[in-house]
Amino acid sequence: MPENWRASVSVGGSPGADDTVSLREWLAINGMAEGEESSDLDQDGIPALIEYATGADPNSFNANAVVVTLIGGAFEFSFKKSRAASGVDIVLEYSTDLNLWAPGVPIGTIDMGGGD
Ligand SMILES: [Ca+2]
Repeated sequence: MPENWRASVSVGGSPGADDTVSLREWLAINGMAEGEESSDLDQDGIPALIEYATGADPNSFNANAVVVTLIGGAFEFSFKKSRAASGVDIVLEYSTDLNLWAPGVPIGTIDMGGGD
């Protein structure tokens, strides 16, 4: 059924198979255990959970997994959304005091393709 379709990790898709990689599987593949989602093994400032969501390698320094740019008084966030992490929703939040956080209001989103 079409509502069950989603973008595949592989070019040409993966009919009849699920190519989703759960967070638990991804942590194990990358030498981490559950509970280490906040770890930063490669010390690039990007926690493991964000690297999972963006398809970045948690064992390879990549400070550009999320790029934040201030344009005309608004922040622009650029990142890939991993197709393998299909159970993850990326929600941007903001805070004025780093204690209370609220969802940001997106002006728009642009799908640039190329997610892994
Ligand atoms: Ca990292």
